[in-house]
Amino acid sequence: RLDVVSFRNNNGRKRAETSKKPTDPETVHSDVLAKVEFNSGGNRGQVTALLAYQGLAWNLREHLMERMIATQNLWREKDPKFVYYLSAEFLMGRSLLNTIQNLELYEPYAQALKMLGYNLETLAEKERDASLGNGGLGRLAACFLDAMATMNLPGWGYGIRYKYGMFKQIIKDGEQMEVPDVWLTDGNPWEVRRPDVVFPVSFGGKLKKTVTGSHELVEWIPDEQVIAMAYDVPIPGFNTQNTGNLRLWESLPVNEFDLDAFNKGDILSAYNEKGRAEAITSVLYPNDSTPEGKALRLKQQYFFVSASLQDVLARFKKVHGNQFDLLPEKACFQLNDTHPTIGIAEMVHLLVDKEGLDWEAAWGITTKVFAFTNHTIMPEALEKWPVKVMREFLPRHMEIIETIDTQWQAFLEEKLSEMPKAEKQAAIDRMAIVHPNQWNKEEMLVNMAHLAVVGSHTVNGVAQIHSDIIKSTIFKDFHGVFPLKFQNKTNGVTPRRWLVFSNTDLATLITEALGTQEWMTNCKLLEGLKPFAEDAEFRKKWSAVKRKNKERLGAKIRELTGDDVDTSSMFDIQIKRIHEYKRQFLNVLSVIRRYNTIKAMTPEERKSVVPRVCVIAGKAASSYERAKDIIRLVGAVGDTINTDPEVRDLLRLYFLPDYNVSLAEVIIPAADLSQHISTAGTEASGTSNMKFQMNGSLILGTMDGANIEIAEEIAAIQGPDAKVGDGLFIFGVDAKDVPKLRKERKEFKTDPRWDEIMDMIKKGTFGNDKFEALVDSVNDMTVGNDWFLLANDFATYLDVQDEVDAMWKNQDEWVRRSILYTASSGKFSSDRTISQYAEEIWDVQPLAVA
Ligand code: B1N
Repeated sequence: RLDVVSFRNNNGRKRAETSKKPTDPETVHSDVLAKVEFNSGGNRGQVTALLAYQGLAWNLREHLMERMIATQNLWREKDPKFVYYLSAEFLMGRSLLNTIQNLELYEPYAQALKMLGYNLETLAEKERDASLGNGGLGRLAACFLDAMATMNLPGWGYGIRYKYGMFKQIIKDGEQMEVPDVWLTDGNPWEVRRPDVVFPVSFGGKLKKTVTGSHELVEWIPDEQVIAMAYDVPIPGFNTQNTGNLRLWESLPVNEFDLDAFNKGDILSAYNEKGRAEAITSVLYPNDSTPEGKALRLKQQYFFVSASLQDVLARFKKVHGNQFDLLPEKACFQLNDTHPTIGIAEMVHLLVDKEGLDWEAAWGITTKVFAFTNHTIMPEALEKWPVKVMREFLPRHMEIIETIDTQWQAFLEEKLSEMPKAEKQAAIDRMAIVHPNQWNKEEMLVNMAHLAVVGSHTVNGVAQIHSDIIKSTIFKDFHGVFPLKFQNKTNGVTPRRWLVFSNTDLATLITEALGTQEWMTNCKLLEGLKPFAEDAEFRKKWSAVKRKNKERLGAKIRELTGDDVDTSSMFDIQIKRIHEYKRQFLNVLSVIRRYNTIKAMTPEERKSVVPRVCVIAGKAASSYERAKDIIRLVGAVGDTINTDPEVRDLLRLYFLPDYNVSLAEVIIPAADLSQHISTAGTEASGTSNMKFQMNGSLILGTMDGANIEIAEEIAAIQGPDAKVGDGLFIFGVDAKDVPKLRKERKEFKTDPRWDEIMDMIKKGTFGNDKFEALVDSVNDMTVGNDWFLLANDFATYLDVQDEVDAMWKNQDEWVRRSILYTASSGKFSSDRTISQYAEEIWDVQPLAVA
C-alpha cells in the first residue's frame, strides 16, 4: 500500500538539507524532553499533553527559524522585488501539523511523540486556533501566504497581532453568546518577538507650516504616540526550503508606567498610557463584509500600515539610500480590501514630510507601488470615514487626502473635458474621494475605496462575475476613466491544508491513482483522476474514504451535541458567516418543508425518503440581530426535528457552535453535499465552495461568485457536450434580473408551501421564541422587503433539493461526480491565484533557497 508515509516522506526524494538540526525520532524525542525541561520548567517524568505540545512546537520553531533566516539571507543578498500583503486579517488556524507536514517531518515526529506516549493528531488538538480574521477575507490572506512560500515568491504578510481574535461562539438557550478569544495565555511558540524591530506611530495633534519661497514645509506635531513592536510568524512552504514571514504588530506605550502619577497617589492613571496604547491592538472587530466606523478601527488600520511602511522603507534605505525612484522596482503593496488604504496617504507623508521628496515624485512612486483588491460590492459595506474623525486622529493625512482629491478632480476636469458641463460635474462628484454623506449632507466623508482606486495601479475583484460587476456598479465611472486598471483574480485555497493535510486518506488515494504526489503543487494534474471516475473499484475506495471522514465528523457531532448520527445518511452542510445574503434562512425553510413532507407520509412512503443530516455552522456579528435570529431558528427547528421519533431517523438538523478553521478541517472532508446559496450577485467569490469541490462534495448553489467558475470547470472535465451547471445542483434567479425582481417583490405571489411554513414559524411550532422580526424581514414589505429574494428562489430551491435526493439514490453516479469534482478543482488552488497576481500585478519572480 502506497500510503500516507510516501507523500509525507516526499516520495523517497531526498529533502534538500540545509538543516543542522537532526530529525531522527530519537534525537527529536530527547530534544522535546529538553525543551519541556529548559523552556517550560516541566518535569521529564510527567510530560503532560500541553507540555509535550509546547516542547514539540519549540523544537519545530528552530527548524522554521533556520529556514526563515536562510530565505531572508538569500533575498537580502539578491535584492529581488518583494510583495507586501497588507491585511487587517490573517485567519491562520493551527500550525503544528501544517508545519510538520510542510517540513516533511511527519514520520519521525509521530514516532518521537509515540515514545512520549502521545498520538500526534490528538496532541495537535491542544493548539488554539490563531483566529485573527472574520471569515473568507482573512482565510484568503492565510492561503496566499502558504502559496507564496510554496512558490518561493519573495513576499511578506503584514498585519495586526490582536490580543483577542475572533470571539468564541457559545450557544446558550439557543442564542449566540460571544466570549473573548483569549488565545495567547499559554504562550505562542509560532511567533518570535522582535524587540529590536520597533517604530513609533503617532496620532492627533496639529500641523505646523513654514513657507520658504514656493516650498511649503509641513510638520505634523502629534499629541499621541505609541510604539509598534514586531512579531514574526514564519510561514513554511511545502516541498521547499523557503520560509516566508508574517510580521504582526503589537501596540505598546512609549512610557510603560507613569511614576509621577503613581507617586502622587494616582495609582490608576499611572497605567493610563499603557491601557490606551495597548487598546489599539487588543481586539479584532468581528464584522464580516460590513465596515465598522469606530475611531479605534481607524487607529488600528493606520497603526499597522504605518509601522509596515516604515519598516519596508527602512530596509529599502539600507540598500538603496534615498533612491526612492527605485522603490517601484523593489516593492509592491497589495491592499486587502480598503482596510489598509490609509497606507496611500502614509506613503506620501513619509516620502514628502520625512524624506523630503516633492509632491509629484512622491505621488508618482505611490501610485506605482499600490494595488487594491475589492472583496464586496454591497455599497453600504464600503468604508467611509468622517472627515472630522480623520482630521482629529490623522490631521496631516486628511490634508494629504484633500490634496490628492483636488488633483484628482483637476485631472478629471481635463480628462472629461468633452462631456457636457453638468454631466461632467456629476461624474466628478460621483468619483470624488471626499464627498458629503448621502444621508446627511452636512457631514463630509472620505471614501476609502475611491482613494484606493485612485492611488493604485491595479484594482481587482475576486471572481470573474464580481470583477465584472464592480466595473459596472461601484467603480463604473472609474472604469470609464481607467479601463486598463481593472483586472480579475479569482480566489483560490491552499490544497495542502484543505486537502492533503485535512483529508490524508483521500490524498493518499489520489497519489496512488496518479502515481505521483506532484499534484500537491501542480493541481492541474488532478485532471488525471478523470478515468478513475469510471472505475467501480476506485469508486468503492473513494466512498470508503468519505465514509471514514463522516465517522470522524459524526464523532465531533456527538462531542458537541450529545447525539449519534447515522453516517450512511447524506451529510448536507452549510458553513460560513451567518448573513442574510448567504441565506441560511432559506436552507432552514427547506429543512422545515422536508420535515412537513415526512410527517405527512405513511410509514411505507417514508421508506423511500433519503436520510439526511443537515449541518449549519457560522458566527454572527455581535450586533447583527437578524443573523442572530437565524441561529436561534436553526436551533429551534433542530430541537423539534431531532427529537421527533417519526422523523429523526430520516432527518436531522444541527447548528454546530464556534465554527472556525479547525472545525472546517473536520467538516469539509465529510460533506456529501454543500450549500452556497447566496442571492446571485451578492457573494463576491466564496472560498469554502472551492474547498468542498476539492474534497469531492457535490455543490448545491446559485450562479454566484466563484460557483460559476466551479461549474465551468466541472462542465469542462465532462467533455464538450456538457453545459455549465451539469453535475451541480444549480437554482435561483440570474444576477442580471435581481434589480428588477427587487422592485417587483411587493407584487410577487409567494408559494403556498412558503406561506404554510411562515405560518408555522409565526404560530410557534418551533417554540414561541420571537421569530416575528425574521419572518417579517422576508414577508412584510413595510419592515424588511426580502432584499435577498428568498421567496423568489424558494420553489426552484425545493425542486433542486428533489434532484439531489434522486441523484443520491444512484450512488454510482453520485460518486462518479464526486471524483470529477476533485479532478476539476485544480484551478482553485491558491498557487494558481498567486502566480497570476505575481505575473499580472506584482511583477515578482520566484527565488528559491537551493
Ligand atoms: O471575502 C472573501 C470572498 O470569498 C467573500 O465572498 C467575501 O464576502 C469576503 C469587512 C470583509 N468581503 N468583505 C469582507 C471582511 C471583514 C471586514 O471587516 C469586509 N469579507 C469579504 C475573499 O475574497
